[in-house]
Amino acid sequence: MPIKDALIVIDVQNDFCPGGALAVRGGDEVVPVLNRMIDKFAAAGLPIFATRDWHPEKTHHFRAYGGLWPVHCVQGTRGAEFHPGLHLGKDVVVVSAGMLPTEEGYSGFQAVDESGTRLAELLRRKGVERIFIGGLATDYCVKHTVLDGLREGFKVVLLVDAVRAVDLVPGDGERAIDEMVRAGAVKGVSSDDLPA
Ligand code: VGL
Repeated sequence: MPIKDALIVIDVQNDFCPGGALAVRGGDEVVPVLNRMIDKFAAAGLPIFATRDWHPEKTHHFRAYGGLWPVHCVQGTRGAEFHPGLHLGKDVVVVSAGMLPTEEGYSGFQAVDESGTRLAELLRRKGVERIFIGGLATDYCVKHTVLDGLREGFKVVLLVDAVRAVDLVPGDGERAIDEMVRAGAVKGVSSDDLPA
């Protein structure tokens, strides 16, 4: 039996794209790359998940309440919407993270679907063994999701042409990629053929 794959698109939301409240340089450049992957996974009938940062107005995650970040991705706002160019068809399951005022919510593995089911459980129910990950941002949500995915026992392919970094300190993105690879992630690019 071939290994069962899933795609996880991390936080491709307006606030992380140019013009957004916490814009990641080149954040919108991941959209066409991830769309090709979404189309490929959908055509193959493989599961696709999109995580979103989905914060309350007041959270320890925001600078005004003791956190690191400007206000971003507040539930129901335009900044929290997915980038309008992202191919979010009926095949894509949305999972939300960072909903508690005490939670940073960096990892997609903290995210839950509409019924409150966590990502790891959703993946296991579908028999997924390997996850392909791309999105925003390399040095935060992508990194935490990759490391948690490995801890949860999944094989992880990091789509290096489909991520961009916040780079609060220059080089954070590259260091995050090194850390993910050291932990066991494999680097892939979106043009690679999916295994049959
Ligand atoms: C993220 C910084 C703050 C991310 C979320 O999605 O990577 N980064 N909150």
